[in-house]
Amino acid sequence: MYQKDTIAAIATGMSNGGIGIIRISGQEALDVAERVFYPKGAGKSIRELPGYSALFGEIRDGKTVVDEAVCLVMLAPNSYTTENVVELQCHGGIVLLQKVLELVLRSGARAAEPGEFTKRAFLGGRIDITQAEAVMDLISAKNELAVRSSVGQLKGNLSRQIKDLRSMLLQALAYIESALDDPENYSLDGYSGQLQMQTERAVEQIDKLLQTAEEGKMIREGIRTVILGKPNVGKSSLLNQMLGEERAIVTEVAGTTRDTLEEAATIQGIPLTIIDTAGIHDTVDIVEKIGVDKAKNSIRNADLILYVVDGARPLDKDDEQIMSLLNQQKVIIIINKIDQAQVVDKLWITNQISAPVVELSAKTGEGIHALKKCLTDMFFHGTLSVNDQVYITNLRHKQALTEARESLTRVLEGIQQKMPEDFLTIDLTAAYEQLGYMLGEALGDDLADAIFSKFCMGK
Ligand SMILES: Nc1nc2c(ncn2[C@@H]2O[C@H](COP(=O)(O)OP(=O)(O)OP(=O)(O)O)[C@@H](O)[C@H]2O)c(=O)[nH]1
Ligand SMILES: [Mg+2]
Repeated sequence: MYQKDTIAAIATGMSNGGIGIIRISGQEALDVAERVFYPKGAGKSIRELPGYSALFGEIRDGKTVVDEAVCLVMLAPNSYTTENVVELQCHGGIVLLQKVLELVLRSGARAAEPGEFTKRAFLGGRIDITQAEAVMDLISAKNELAVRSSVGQLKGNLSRQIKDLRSMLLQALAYIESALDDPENYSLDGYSGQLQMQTERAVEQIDKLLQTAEEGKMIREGIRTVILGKPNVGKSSLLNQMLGEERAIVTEVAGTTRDTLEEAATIQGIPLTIIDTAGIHDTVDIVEKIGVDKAKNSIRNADLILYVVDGARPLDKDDEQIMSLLNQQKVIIIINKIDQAQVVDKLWITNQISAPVVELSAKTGEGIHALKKCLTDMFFHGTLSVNDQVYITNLRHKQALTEARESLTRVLEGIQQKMPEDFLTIDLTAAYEQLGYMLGEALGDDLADAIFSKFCMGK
């Protein structure tokens, strides 16, 4: 189970930097460090340091000086892992760091598994599993919003809500048990009405959290936005306009874009992954055909489709074909080229698909702000306040919440059917446990291993 041996890893990124850190954690962290680190100045020893202090010195392999380093000591339980931790801050070259790590491993430490430091923080009780997962999200965050949402979770915002829900369930359970044990002092008369109210409120709260799951995914990964349309309508121009740079090739030749092209962008704080595609039409050209198939396939994983039509050209059967592909996704219809004389029949399009229409010019940039506004209205209900809002960004959390919700629904059904209270406690307990599972209680070893192994080395 809980390995008490001493572990070590390179804690900084795998690129050359100004400094690089070797982190050592475990009961023997100080012993291991003493075998490789020699403080400068007579009579100094890292063993005599109070926690959170440092010494300057040399890393030595026998008599050979490997590097100069600062040795930072954090004593249990006040450290990242809750164990004794020593960080050797060396110069940042990768080869050098690997050499120091190798030396540390030869001196009594074991190479840490990915995520093992954070796992120890969890096993040491310093953080719960939602916070550990937040660390992981933070490391892999691709945008500012994802960072802020993970920091919120790291601070315990999600855990707090789950703990509140659980404490309500626990009180209900305790009351029912007391009443069953001691009917003279606790009465269950009229209690089911109160329980029903509380359970309904809990379901409501869980629903609110679950509703954030979709937004949570988009915060993490960016809204997958696919630009779709016939050849030459201005898809690549729109991508460039949204990115503010000439990323994709734009020419007057139909069929310029042959492959899909993916770029990350942030529009008014909303992270997007924008995918430009080949113009969809009937073609016999094999290269083009592959591009068209790719474009069609990209619809499947899209959170949003920007369906672009050329306002200066009448619609045709290719447009009909494209529209027939759009039935499930969120769509914004974009009428492009408004700087030219307009012939397109807007009403006809909105009769085919119900979606907001934005008119713009991808060439001049006119109308782009309307598209941005449309985006913010469509997602995140027009506002984005990640700071205080808790988002469910994790599939495991979503599953646990869904299960807890199901159990609570059964409690409500039981109340409706006037089941005796001790029956209700079965599902109340189940909901309590499912929510506990979110916080990492009763987490099987396998699951803990699976969660932590997704971490990177040194964390
Ligand atoms: N006047 C005008 N021309 C535009 C506008 N947007 C794009 N164009 C022009 O239309 C032509 C095609 O633009 P692209 O952005 O390459 O179109 P596309 O949809 O990516 O085309 P394919 O990659 O071939 O499918 C280019 O000559 C653009 O300069 C616009 O808003 N107004
Ligand atoms: Mg193009």
